Amino acid sequence: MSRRRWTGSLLLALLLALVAPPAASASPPAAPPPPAAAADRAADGGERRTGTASVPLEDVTASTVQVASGLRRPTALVAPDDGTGRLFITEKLGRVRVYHPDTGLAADPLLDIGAVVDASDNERGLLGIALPPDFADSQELYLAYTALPDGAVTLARYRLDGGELDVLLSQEHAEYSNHNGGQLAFGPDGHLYWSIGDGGGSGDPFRSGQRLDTLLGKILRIDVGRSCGDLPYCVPEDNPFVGVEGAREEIWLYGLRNPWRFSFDSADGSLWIGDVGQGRWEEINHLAPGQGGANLGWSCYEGLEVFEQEHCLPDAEYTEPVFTYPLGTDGNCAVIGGHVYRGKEFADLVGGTYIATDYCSSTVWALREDGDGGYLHARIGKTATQVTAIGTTPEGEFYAVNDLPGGLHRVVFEEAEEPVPTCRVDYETTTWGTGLTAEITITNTGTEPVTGWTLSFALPDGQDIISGWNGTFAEADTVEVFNASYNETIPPGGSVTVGFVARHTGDTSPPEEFTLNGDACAIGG
Ligand SMILES: [Ca+2]
Repeated sequence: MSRRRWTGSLLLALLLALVAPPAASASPPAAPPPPAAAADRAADGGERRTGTASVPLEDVTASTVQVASGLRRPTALVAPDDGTGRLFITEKLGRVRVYHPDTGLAADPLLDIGAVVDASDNERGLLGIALPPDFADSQELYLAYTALPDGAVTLARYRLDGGELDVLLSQEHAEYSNHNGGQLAFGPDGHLYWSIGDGGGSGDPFRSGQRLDTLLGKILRIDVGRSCGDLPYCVPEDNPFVGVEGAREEIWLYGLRNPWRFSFDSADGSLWIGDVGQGRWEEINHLAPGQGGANLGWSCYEGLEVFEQEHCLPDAEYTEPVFTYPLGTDGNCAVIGGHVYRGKEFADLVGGTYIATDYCSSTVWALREDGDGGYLHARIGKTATQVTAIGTTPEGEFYAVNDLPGGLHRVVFEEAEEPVPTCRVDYETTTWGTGLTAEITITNTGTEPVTGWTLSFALPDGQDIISGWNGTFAEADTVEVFNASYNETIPPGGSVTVGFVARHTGDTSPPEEFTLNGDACAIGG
């Protein structure tokens, strides 16, 4: 049984454990160590940059505009900062494709490492790509993939000018094919960060998340510009677990389940992570620069809830996500972490705003720091279906790729327009003593007939309807008037008049607003 819902085919469940989660009774009620509060985290991390957008989140709408098709199960995208205007897009089977806005998607791949990639099952393949800051000179790519013959998650460097693939680091991952992580990104410190999932299966069977002796369930930080001893890379001296007995020194963050996508805010260097949940909560984490060593909870916690008490460490300090949303509602299945928008084109709308989506529901989530240690969040639209990654150009504009049917899309934002009313209400009253009569004329100002209607409005305090005509009146907190059989249809340009008699206690003013079938009507003069 799968707890996840699928839209369309089951072809790719990129990030998910397709097996039943543990019974709900698996978590005993005893309280775990308290998570670190978000406010503490901000204080530890020093000053946070606030957004530059001037438009409230609720007034922003996001959407995607397809610019290319023909990708085969794209997984990630990056843009070289070399003045060429290109995008590099990875495909699950092991190819890197090139897109340019003027010439479209090139037929020939930039490279194809399919011969060494294990692309079996839903979640294995070429999963991530990063370009070093000196890419224009070095022509080096860094790739994360699951390798033949046994699915080991692997980091390799490829030199475009030399055609060599050098494996730098590998982590055994043979037992389950899911939860490979796969995001690569260079941090503001010039080091390479790499996310690896918890080893897969369901419920963290290896307890990888809370262990420091494995690279599973982690985000790593290594210096790939140098080599140290037998290693083709170096562990930065300020990594949090350097010198800690039994710990892998490459670890930067732990307690992750499947951190499929993370990114650095180019303005403040903070780290945003979308960690895919088990059966209840998708989560987004936000870490200040230098916050290495943080324990993000899994598999003691899923989101803000205890997932498995037995997996909790004594005396651990858990870092809470800054945003969670539930699975099993609204078609959600897997968070796709995005980026903080730092481009120019939509700066007024989403400057400084973190944008993410969900693989199945395609909901665009927007998060903004509220300046008081908390976060504002809103759903601000939909992407194309089955987005696997959002990437940015060097100028900070967003693109997204979607798994099926394999498109490249621009992510665009606009200020939501006030909907144009398609109805008008004219309201006339005659008053006397403690009574009033009201006539309400509803005009269809739209272009389609309205068939079957309900008019809703709230009467001022002290007004109570005694009787009505030309409709069925129901009065509670609001008044609802349902059509009669003989005035069920209002044609375009047509009108219907209803009326009522009410008593009042002095206030005979009209209702402030009217809705027809839930949509606000204009009010006549
Ligand atoms: Ca967590």
